[in-house]
Amino acid sequence: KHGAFLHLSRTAAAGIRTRDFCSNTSSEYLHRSIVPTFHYQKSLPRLPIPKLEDTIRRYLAAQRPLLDDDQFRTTEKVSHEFLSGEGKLLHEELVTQDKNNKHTSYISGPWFDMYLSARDPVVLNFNPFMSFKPDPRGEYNDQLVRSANMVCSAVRFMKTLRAGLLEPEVFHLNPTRSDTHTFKRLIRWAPPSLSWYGAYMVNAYPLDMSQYFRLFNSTRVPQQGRDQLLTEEGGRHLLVLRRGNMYVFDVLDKHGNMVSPTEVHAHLHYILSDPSPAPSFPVGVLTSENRDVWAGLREQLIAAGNGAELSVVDSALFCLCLDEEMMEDHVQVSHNMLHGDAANRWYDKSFSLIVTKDAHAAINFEHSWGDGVAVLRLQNEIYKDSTTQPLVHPGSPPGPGSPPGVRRLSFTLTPELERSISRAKENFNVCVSKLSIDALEFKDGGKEELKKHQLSPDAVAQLAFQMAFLRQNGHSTATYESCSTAAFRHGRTETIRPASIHTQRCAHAFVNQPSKHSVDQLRTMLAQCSTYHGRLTREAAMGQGFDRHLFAIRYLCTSRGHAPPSLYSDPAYAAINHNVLSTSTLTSPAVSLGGFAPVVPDGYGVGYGVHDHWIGCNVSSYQSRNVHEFLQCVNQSLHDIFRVLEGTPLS
Ligand code: BUJ
Repeated sequence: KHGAFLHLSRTAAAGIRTRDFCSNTSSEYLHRSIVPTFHYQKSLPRLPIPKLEDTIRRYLAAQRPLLDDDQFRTTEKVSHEFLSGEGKLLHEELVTQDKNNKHTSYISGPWFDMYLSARDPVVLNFNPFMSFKPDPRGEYNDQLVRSANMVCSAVRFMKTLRAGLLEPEVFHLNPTRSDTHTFKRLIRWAPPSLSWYGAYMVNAYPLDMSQYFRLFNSTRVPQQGRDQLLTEEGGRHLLVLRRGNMYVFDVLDKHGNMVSPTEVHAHLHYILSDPSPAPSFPVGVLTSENRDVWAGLREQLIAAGNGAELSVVDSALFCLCLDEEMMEDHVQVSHNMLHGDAANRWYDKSFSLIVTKDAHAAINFEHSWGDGVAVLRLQNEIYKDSTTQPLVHPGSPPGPGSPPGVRRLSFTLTPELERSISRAKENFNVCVSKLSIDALEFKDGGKEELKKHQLSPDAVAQLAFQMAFLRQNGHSTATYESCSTAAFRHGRTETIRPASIHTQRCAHAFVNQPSKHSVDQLRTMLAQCSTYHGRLTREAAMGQGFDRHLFAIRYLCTSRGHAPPSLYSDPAYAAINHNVLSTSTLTSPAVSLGGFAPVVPDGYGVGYGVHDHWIGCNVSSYQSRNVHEFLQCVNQSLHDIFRVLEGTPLS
């Protein structure tokens, strides 16, 4: 039953459900959970290492639709050799190592390493964004009012988390039993070493919260070869960027109490009215560089006397980017929130809250320290708090401008550093100019309709991507769907492989032979795709995929200085890991849009959400692909699927 929780969408819904707390608008806390925040952490189950036979079986099943018969025979052969030879030994070593490290998961270390040793720039290659819905009360959608409220809510979240008063993140399968005052009053007395079992008895699945401490006061620091994550909980200030200028002011006093909302309001008002010109060499641009290049330039910055300023940036609670631009449409919002212009960003901060001139807001986050579940919880809480208990109002006087409270950071730049900033900006502009983003809102059906036909909404969305890719390109391709494994201690993500022999057969029927199949035949194929995708999803959520296991085995092998087994040099292994379709989904009452760039030069980055009566997709691509055409194909595919469900044959 675990598996059912899996999608971020459902965790999001759980996260935002009304909670039991003593509401107190003047308090520094969002709420006071009866159950301590980390009550379940100690007893979370461990992420299982799948059996090697299962991994190979799943791997081959995922390879089947991507290979011709000859290629598949080769892949089968190397996989079976792996299973009975080197792979078996490495797997056993992995299991032993895991038994000796019960405090964590087998994937945690290798996954941090994967992110932190990647040398590509974080912007476009790793950082995603999720944008907020507008405040339902129009007058609060003002850049100053909204950013003041969101900053206060984020600080309240941080205070609640650090006080252990933040409600633990739990996926409730039967909320009427587990998401109740009675249950919480009972479970709080269970010893933390047993509490997970208590939740499990009522069909509730507590999620890992080990990433949460990195939400605040955290940054990724560039270093040669491998970056470092830094968290300095003592930092009391907020970093604010506007027109490429960088400012800081305290949001906590020296006792750790939140400063008054009026003060936050006044400081932001002061920054928004600061007439200082945009700097010719904005230092934030450097965070868009290749990581080794940036590491070298950071050393130069320190040598030029900027060490203290950099520490201030690194230890800030988080980064607020106040943008000058007005947003015209979804596409502009996506570009602005995913990458912006680099001058008004510090991409290395654990997260940045971006608020545009016309009060569109989003979170852009650095990915190495954590995953969507933690960031979405923060986003849900900020949205709920800032829209239902705002502390600053449209008419509120901002108070006097407050120069002593706000400090503009000043960097000393050598001519070489200036040249490097200009070069970084040019590189950035070249990359960004190649990125296209387009969005689709399919309005002729959604989750409700699909559930009536007993189809999994996510399976249908994924099938539509498979059909669309086939329609556009004439073949199947390696596809990645992100799935959280936060139900386990130090879990991160597992890959669902949505391209299967079932989707291949079904897509072929819909796209290439529509008139050859009856409605009943097509419906049967849809049902098979849905059942199979449901199984893959449940398995991935329970840590029973194949991607992380094979990844960890190779990691273990190379970290011992050995050459990886031949399975890893099979071209089919490289091909299935060249994820042309990289996808991620969520639905949340706080989120309107989200997205990320493709993970390979010839790929698509597909963010999507299946809502009650509509389906939204936000897709990015570089120049070798046509994102607009792809979305037209997705639209056609969804249209065909819903027609078949209505009972109309495809002609
Ligand atoms: O899989 C992983 O380990 C992490 C993944 C990596 N990748 C993005 C490459 C798949 N990270 C995530 O999945 C986090 C992604 C956060 C953004 C999610 C976007 C969801 C979009 C929803 C709304 C789209 C609606 C469009 C409406 C027009």
